[in-house]
Amino acid sequence: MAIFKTVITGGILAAVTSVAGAASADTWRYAFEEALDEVQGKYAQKFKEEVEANSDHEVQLFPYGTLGESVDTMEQAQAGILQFVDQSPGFTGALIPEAQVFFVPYLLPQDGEQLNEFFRTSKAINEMFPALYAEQGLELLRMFPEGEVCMTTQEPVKTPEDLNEVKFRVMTNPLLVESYKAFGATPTPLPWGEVYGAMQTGIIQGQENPGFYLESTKMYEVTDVITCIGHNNFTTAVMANKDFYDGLSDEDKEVVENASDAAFDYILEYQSGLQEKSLENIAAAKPDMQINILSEEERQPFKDKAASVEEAFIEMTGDSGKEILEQFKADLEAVK
Ligand code: 6CS
Repeated sequence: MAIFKTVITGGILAAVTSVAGAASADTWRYAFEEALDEVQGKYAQKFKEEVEANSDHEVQLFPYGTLGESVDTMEQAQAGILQFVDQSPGFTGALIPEAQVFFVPYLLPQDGEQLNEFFRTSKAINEMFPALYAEQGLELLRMFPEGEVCMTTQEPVKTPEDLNEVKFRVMTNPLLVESYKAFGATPTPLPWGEVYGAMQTGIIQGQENPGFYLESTKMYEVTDVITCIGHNNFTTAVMANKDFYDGLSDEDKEVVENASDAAFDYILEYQSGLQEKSLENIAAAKPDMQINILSEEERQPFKDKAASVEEAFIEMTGDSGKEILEQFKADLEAVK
């Protein structure tokens, strides 16, 4: 009987130790919205490498398409099926309306160093957004930029009038709809998986994305003109399921934080010169692709539309959005 009791107690203890996770080697699942060799995939690979070098845990990566669209992987992360997820604010707008602040045109600086410093130091990003993500069961780990967003269309765009009647795909985000309405287009929100086909069949005639993505997804095969008006830089966010994160030991939390820091530094470095290189590669792949970088003067009519989009953002998000926007602007001022 005594032996039996000892065996039982030992078994329970072993189970408790394993639940607490102190010494167990776990597999953590991490999904993102892009391919392994695209920016989000590079970040995820670096994160995995760091976690695995500094703990016994394994990180299993799920690139775009393996578990559905962005909205599906977000649901899986909230449900705890995934431990980590990368979802861009372009898709998070419906869940966290304040995340749409990234779509007020001409808010983010074009200068790469200023932009990186902003993501590194911004109070809005690093102190205010985590509380909003936490309300949705998510631990916000990092936000980072993915490159200047340019439009691809069938016809040249030199003025907002040129976007008149153009059905323009945007990510599923009400403020992006407002933005492209203000620019004069007919915005059409679609998940990523439908974009190439919709462009090919003429359901839409334009879309926007950063240079590396225009190249890797071969958007130049289904459009003839790239136009850069400097209105935005693509932002993305990596987060963990909050219950999972809160349940980690202090040691494992540190592993996750350090891996996030290392991946953040790595991805900023990785992107140095990437936009220019991608546009060059597109020009080489399709020599008759028109690539128009609009001048300051040509950009002005687009810039003039930004104020109305900012108003729409405040209308959509109320005091909470206004606070974020004000902090955002103060943070931007601080890095100038
Ligand atoms: O436009 C989109 O939907 C996609 N763009 C990028 C740069 N990453 C993922 C996202 O799904």
